[in-house]
Amino acid sequence: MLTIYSTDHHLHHGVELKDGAISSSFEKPLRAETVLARVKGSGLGDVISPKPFDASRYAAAHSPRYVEFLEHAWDDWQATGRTCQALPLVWPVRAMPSGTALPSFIDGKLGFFSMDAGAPISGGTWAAVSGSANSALTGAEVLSTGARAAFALCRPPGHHAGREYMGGYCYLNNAAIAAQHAIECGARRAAVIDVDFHHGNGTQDIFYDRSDVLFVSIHGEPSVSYPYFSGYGHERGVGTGEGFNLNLPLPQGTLWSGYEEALSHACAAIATHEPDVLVVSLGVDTFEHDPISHFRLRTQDYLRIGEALARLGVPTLFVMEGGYMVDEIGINAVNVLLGFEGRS
Ligand code: Q9C
Ligand code: ZN
Repeated sequence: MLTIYSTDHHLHHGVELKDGAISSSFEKPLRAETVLARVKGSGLGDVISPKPFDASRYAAAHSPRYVEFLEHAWDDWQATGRTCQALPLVWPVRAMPSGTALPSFIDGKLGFFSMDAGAPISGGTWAAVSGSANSALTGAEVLSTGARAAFALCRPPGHHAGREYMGGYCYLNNAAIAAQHAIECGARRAAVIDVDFHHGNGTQDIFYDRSDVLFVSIHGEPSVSYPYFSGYGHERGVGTGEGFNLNLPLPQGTLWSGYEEALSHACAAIATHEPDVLVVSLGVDTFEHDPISHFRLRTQDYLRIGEALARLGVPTLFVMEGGYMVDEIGINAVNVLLGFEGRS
């Protein structure tokens, strides 16, 4: 299968608040480089650069004012005389009276358009996130020309980014942007399956009221796992979207046996939906040695994930999400793709 990869991700390497101090983020350029090296080493197929797309493409999944904010946030931040990375430090929580009013000053906007302090903005962030989204969009177009599968090697990841917010290392929701593009290119129904350890709260948010895009996520139970405020099984969609959102939370320490059961449940729901296109939010932070997550999948289990997804028989776009055990992230991510292609 084709891999779509933009070198622009190198322009972004965020900071992270950890253990009471600012440190270099787990979400770093070496992650994508490791996956790319494995793609090349395994003979998966050619690697191409993304096509350019207009920012209005991103606003089909996000709100126009959010995309506008992201594009200009660094300039607005710099205009206040600061040279460090931009981080939000105040949020409109439930009890505040004016949480729906958009502030005009950049510090207020950062809080308004974010869920946490996990998505810092620097001078290269917009170029990196648009290159990442363009990779997913190019992948959707590769499928629409009749390909069985494609791999958008996206970095930064996207699944925590909602219609109007960033967070959790994510800015633009690459998987949602691709699924929406597939719908606009003629797919009648799409499904997104999210196998990252963390709940894909952003993708859920974007498609929560939609019956044409089914969202299914397997992730750590939100009572004990990030993002804590989204991902429970009772979140099933709203309005016409009711019944088209399926959360399958699993306990910390989950092994392949428990994961496999949830995966078959997820695949059965996808088969019932009969999608024309499947988007896979491919996080490999479910790995037993991931430094920030709590499942215990092993390297060979990723082959089985790919095989299960292939059995659905639907044109499939894989979109890279999380995975922070840098030594093994390439092997594990590409194992899903090799398993999908029956090469295991
Ligand atoms: N000590 C993705 O995998 N921080 N995002 C959790 C860890 C946020 C993960 C705290 C993790 C976000 C795309
Ligand atoms: Zn994750």
